[in-house]
Amino acid sequence: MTPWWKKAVVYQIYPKSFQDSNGDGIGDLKGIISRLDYLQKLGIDAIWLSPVYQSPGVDNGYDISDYEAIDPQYGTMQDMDDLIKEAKKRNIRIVMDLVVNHTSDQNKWFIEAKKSKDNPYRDFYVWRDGEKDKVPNGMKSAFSGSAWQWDENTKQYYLHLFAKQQPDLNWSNPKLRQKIYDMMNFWIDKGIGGFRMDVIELIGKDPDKEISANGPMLHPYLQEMNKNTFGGHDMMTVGETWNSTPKIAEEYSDPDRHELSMVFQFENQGLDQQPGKEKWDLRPLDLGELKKVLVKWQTEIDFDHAWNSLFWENHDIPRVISRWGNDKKYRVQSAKMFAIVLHLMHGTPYIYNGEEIGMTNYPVDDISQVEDIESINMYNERLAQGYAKKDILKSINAKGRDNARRPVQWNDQENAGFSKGTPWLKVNPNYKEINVQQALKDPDSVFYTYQKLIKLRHENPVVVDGDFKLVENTGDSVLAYWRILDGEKWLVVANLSGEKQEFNQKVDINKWLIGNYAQRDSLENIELQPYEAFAVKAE
Ligand code: TEU
Ligand code: CA
Repeated sequence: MTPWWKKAVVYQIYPKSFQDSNGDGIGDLKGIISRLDYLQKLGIDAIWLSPVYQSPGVDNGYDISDYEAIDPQYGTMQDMDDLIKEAKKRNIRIVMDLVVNHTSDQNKWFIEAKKSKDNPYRDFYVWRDGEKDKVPNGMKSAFSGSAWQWDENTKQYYLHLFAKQQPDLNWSNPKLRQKIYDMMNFWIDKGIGGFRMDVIELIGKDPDKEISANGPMLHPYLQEMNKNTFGGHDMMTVGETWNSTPKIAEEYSDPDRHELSMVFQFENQGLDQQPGKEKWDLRPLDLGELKKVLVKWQTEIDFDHAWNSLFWENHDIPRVISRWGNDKKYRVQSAKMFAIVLHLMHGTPYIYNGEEIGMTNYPVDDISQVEDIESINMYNERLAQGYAKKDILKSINAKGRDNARRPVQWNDQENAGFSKGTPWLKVNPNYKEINVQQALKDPDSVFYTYQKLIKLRHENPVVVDGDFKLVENTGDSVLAYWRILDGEKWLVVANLSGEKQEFNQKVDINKWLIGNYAQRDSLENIELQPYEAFAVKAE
């Protein structure tokens, strides 16, 4: 039987920015509960909830100080139980973020570990000898600088692949692994729908060989985790893996291997950065390359023995219409195009909060307006290296993580209806035009395209299980593909560009399924409008 998560559409909520219920300017669990009817109307099956656990908030909750407590800024454990229950009533499952590559430095395990070399928790983390100004090796933190931090008290270094307040856990310690499994079972017993696993590809690391992603012990640990936790349950699991190839993605998701349901892969993320450099080193996107990567992940995975996810946005990457579409002249058209082209592909689609109404990036003009630790650390590092402020800010405005973290725009009232207080991060001033209330009123809004795409998936097995077949020779700017199942044939056509494009295909149209411009009767020698996208069922 097809598992539920193959037919599902998942909606990611970034709790801090979703809906504030008590006027402190910070989104919270009660706020999420108040918006469940809206999400039910959209039609989603599951919510991936970014972390709401107790945390000092250095990395907005990806630094966890207590895995079995809710951070007071988000509410209480009762609120969490209510959210699970209220969501379930609406046939929505709650998928928790599992951040187990590292903890916060305020976690009781780390506070203990730091006390002495023979503390029972010492080996929960990764410690190495060294001298005060000589780090053990060249491993780098994703948030700038060395991944090694000197601890003056015990005269050793600890590893942190992210901020120094996010010490890496030592997965080679079986006691630590058991603690993690116990914690996962605590959440499973609450009736959650699954886990999204933060940077899970790093847990099998071999620091002495400077191996972080895809280390030798990664898959054995995941198999052990599966067996000890979610294995026997009807749950979905998705691993965040920045360094997957289609082959590696199959290793994670082949049901016979008993690891995960699917992964997130990020191959398209490098397409607008200079090769071999950092994400901040910009270059224009080549649509032909984007198309190639999309097709690669549709055709090089054997969906009979593996599975994959589909997404444009999350809390770490910019709004797609600002990045690769046109968020001004063609905001609505390009938003619908990205939705149509992705949601009719093979895999499980994810929508990031606000994407369904076409929210856009919002630029800053000074570093004081930036909240994200990754951007701030990079700013300081590059300033010290002699970069010009305006160039660093340009990178932050193009790629910084605050772009997607702006409060969700609910209506045209104060603070976009997000909060009655001062939002923790400034609302994008375009909320007067772009907001949920407006979108719900307008039958042509981006919202209704997403709603319809979800419905098409739920009602048509060809969207879930159909084979993917590329239409060849359409040029770099046009992506067209067939989905085929048991004689049913759907054709999806998308103009990825803001210029008109020619397209020619002889098809007898049996049914017009969805589109972002006027319906067409023939696809022979047609001129596609900027960002035009549609799907038809063939005779
Ligand atoms: O992201 C992992 C990760 O690799 C990102 O930090 C990435 O380097 C960067 O954002 C790309 O621009 C996950 C979470 O999604 C992120 O929010 C956390 O900050 C990070 O792990 C650490 O937990
Ligand atoms: Ca609040």
